Amino acid sequence: MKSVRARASLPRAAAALLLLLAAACGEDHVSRYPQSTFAPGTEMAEIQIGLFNLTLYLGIAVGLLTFGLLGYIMWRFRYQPGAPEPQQVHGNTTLEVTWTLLPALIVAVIAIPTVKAIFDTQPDPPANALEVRVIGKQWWWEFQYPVNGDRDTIVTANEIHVPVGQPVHLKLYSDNVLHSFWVPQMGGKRDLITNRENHLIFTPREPGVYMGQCAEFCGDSHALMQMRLIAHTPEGFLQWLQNEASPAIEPVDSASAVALGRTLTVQGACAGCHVIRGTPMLGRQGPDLTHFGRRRTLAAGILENDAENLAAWIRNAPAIKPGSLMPQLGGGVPNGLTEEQISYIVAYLQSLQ
Ligand SMILES: [Cu+2]
Repeated sequence: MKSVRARASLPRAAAALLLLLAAACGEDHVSRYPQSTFAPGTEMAEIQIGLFNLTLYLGIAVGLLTFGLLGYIMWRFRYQPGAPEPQQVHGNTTLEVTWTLLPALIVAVIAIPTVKAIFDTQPDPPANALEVRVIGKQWWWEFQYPVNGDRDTIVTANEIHVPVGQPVHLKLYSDNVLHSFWVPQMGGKRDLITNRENHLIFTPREPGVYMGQCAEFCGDSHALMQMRLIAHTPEGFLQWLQNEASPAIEPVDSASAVALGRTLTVQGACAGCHVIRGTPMLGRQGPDLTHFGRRRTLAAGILENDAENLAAWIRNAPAIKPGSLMPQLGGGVPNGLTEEQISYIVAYLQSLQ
């Protein structure tokens, strides 16, 4: 009875596994697993998934062959009472040549496309490439778009905007420890190395928002170091770039919460670490906040950019992101901001569109 039940449950388990695989590869795959490498959005990512599939299929073939042969031999030469002693063999040249050549052949089949992929995914930067400098910070991302040489460089944080159909040339740096740039659907990863310049070149195909994450352990809040890559149509990208290039919007009504927030932000604790272009704020430690209100997220992609989260972040950033260089500014800290002051700063930062 027991063995009948066990036999019946085997096909059921296989069917469940197939269903699971089908669900994992289905239409909503990316919405369920936003950092999936199985939905390539660039040629680079496609080359990489191709290599993965090649090694996977070869591994399955070798596994089936090995365990199949093993099973057959165990069954064919099983112990039988009264059977004669098997023939005793010492060395078999044909067998040894076969099992030396076969793995060498398999390694060659994997090595040739692998070496080709290494060269294909590290081309020289094309002449029409968009150059973006990426700086790994503790623990967030700075993105710089050089304009007019370096005179009018546009600086933003945690959301990298790019056009589709144009190669993107990332120049990667770190001002602290090692990090790794990884937006799985774009391909990657590539390390950001202290005192070195590294490169990553890819061409996004479809407009959309792609999730990314630091992929090199870098300390306390490594897991909280996310980013979003936003791929626009070429026109959409130019609009974004033009808006980013403009200085911060000044409040119109000098008695408004936004204007009170501006005064607190520009003359208060924020000025030491942040830049808001068009104001006297020149701090270079933290993210550039000139168009902060337009960002979807804050704190390196871990929180929705809304009033409640922003207030919580200003109140006590290290409570949300352990080890954060942004200090606790409210929540009863001596000489800290009051809740009213925080609400004004939030209003001002949200107005920076
Ligand atoms: Cu990291």
